[in-house]
Amino acid sequence: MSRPGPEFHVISLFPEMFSPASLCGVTGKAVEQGLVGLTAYQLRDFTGGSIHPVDDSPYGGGPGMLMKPEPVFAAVEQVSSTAPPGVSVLLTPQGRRFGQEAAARLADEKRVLLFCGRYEGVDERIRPLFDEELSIGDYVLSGGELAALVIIDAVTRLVPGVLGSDESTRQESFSDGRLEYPQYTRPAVFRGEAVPDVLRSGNHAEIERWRREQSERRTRARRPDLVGVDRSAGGDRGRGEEPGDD
Ligand code: 4GS
Repeated sequence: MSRPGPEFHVISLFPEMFSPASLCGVTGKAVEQGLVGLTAYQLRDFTGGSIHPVDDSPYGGGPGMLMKPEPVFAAVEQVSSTAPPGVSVLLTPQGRRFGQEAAARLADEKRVLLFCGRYEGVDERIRPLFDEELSIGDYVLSGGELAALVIIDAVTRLVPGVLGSDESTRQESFSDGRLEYPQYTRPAVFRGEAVPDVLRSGNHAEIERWRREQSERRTRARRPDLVGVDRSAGGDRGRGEEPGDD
């Protein structure tokens, strides 16, 4: 039987950056248990010799260097040529914003190829090689590796069997597009701050109601962009506060 989660295949100039993901924490355990696969390839191994560079200066001038197309094509084509088929992703600030829905979608793939750029950018002719382009946010990283690690982490924890059932159930509460309610553990009073009485009341219906309210209030205050968006419909109807909200 095949593994429950994807094989991640990462192409990078710094493949050693992916060792910690294979060794530590949730992703490390998932790799160890064979729930996901993680293989990182050195892009330079696809240049056909150490004298062949992976970067060059842009036509028309301008600052910085670009990734040359030849090694990227060689690497992506060779890595993609082995089964199973899947999706190939270029990490770039120009891509669609990576979020929980994309994570869930990638968790259903048999294979996810992630290409990590370095330098100021890539030769434009590299783009058609990929099924999609993803960005983890509106900032410029020095390489795509941290973006790939973010994606590997967010996807892996959605693979069945990776998290305990408690955590998996909680996971669903972010998937519905709301922020988490405030949480507390012992002690009941810390530096004069008491845990809300309702949480110690033992009244589970009340606790449930309080948490839902807190979650709504916190989402409206901190992430108004999430409130009122019907994610299942995929539109932005109803954005903003509803009449009668406090
Ligand atoms: C991102 C990002 C990124 C862009 C890679 C400049 C090196 C760098 N990748 N989400 N060249 N944000 N990539 O900043 O994915």
